[in-house]
Amino acid sequence: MSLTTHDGIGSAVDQERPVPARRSERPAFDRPLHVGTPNIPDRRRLFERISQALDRGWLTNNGPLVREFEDRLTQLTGAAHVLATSNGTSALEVLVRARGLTGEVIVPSFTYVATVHALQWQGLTPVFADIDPHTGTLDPAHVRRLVTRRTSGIVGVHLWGRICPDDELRAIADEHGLGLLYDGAHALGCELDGRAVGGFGDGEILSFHATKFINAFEGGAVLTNDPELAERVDRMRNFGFGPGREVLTFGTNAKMNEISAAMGLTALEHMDEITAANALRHEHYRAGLLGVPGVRLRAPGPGERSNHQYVVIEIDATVTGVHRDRLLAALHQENVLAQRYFHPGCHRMRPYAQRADVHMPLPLPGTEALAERVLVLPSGPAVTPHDVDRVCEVVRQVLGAASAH
Ligand code: T4K
Repeated sequence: MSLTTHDGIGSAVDQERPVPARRSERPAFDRPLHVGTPNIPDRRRLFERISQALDRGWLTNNGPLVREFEDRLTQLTGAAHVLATSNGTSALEVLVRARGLTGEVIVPSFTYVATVHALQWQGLTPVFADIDPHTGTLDPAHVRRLVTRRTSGIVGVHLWGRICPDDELRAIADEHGLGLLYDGAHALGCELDGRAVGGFGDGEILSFHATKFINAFEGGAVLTNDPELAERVDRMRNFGFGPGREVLTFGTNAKMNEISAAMGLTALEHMDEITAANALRHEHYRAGLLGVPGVRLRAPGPGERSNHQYVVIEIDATVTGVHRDRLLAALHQENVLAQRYFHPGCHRMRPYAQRADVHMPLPLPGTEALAERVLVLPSGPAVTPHDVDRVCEVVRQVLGAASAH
């Protein structure tokens, strides 16, 4: 029998194995376990900062907390310029515009839809490139084949904090005079061979959404070492105003507010311990899933330092006999709200799949393969080591693997 997901993308499995009956009518967890439960490390300090902002009567428009947040990020990442924004999507929209991208922009299909929407929303044409399924990041060989006269840029995604093959992408960009930008929404604190996110490409963006390990309720940032690009971003995020309130360019409102900055700053003060807790949780999952046939927990590659915020497993249904989607359904029954980050590839999403003018050179085998296999497991401070053990036991039970205990 061949297993088919709801999108009709088949995954050949010789023999579909029945999922064992649940042990109890009651779910394994009496509360939902989410991916990315927010870190809220020090409420007293947070409320203090919010209270000070309220006392100052200065709530947004480049306030002191936003400036402090930017300074802290500058120190942390080593980027010469950090410009905080209202969210990661607005950061990317402003960045691609400030970088002057036009026409076609090469981007992975395997990403959160915000990456691609940000391009489309700026009137750009996303050209979907495949990924290397091993790393999950852009495949430079495929990118190279997609460059046309209309291409103005490449936007890579540091997926789950894994840094893109920057040297190879830089070579393509330089050869063809293209902009090279990165969506680092997942990648604060990540490094490759001692180079930190914030220093790759012409510019990068971060997200501080509630579900990110460092959150600002909603928030984002543009990071760059290019002073002119930084100046354009700075103007564009604030209606195009330059010095003396003269409008020098088109612009939008992508400003971060003071309350978000209060949260972001407070979280940044605890970044090391949050990262350590993420790493410990990741390690716990690794131990709990060790030896389950057909299940692989993704780990950082050589020379990489990760923030470990996403716990990503791959299910090889040809080995487990249980497709990822059936495992997902079984987990949800137990209140384990794992996520298919990311499925389907953006090129299969209705607005992109239906657009004849979107250049779509199919197939994207690496994208299709990964989109059918990945599952992101619950994470964040609300997920205790005991919870992790039980999640792993549920996975083992559904897949018919022996218990770890
Ligand atoms: N680029 C990439 C590669 C991205 O992954 C993202 C965002 C962006 C760009 C854009 O950045 P932002 O503009 O968002 O700053 C969630 C996040 O909303 C989104 O920020 C994130 N990536 C994406 C990977 O995950 P959804 O659509 O899955 O959100 P939702 O509401 O289904 O929540 C996910 C889980 O988190 C649920 O189980 C509920 C839980 N949750 C959610 C919230 C809001 C909480 O436990 N607490 C909360 O406060 O996108």
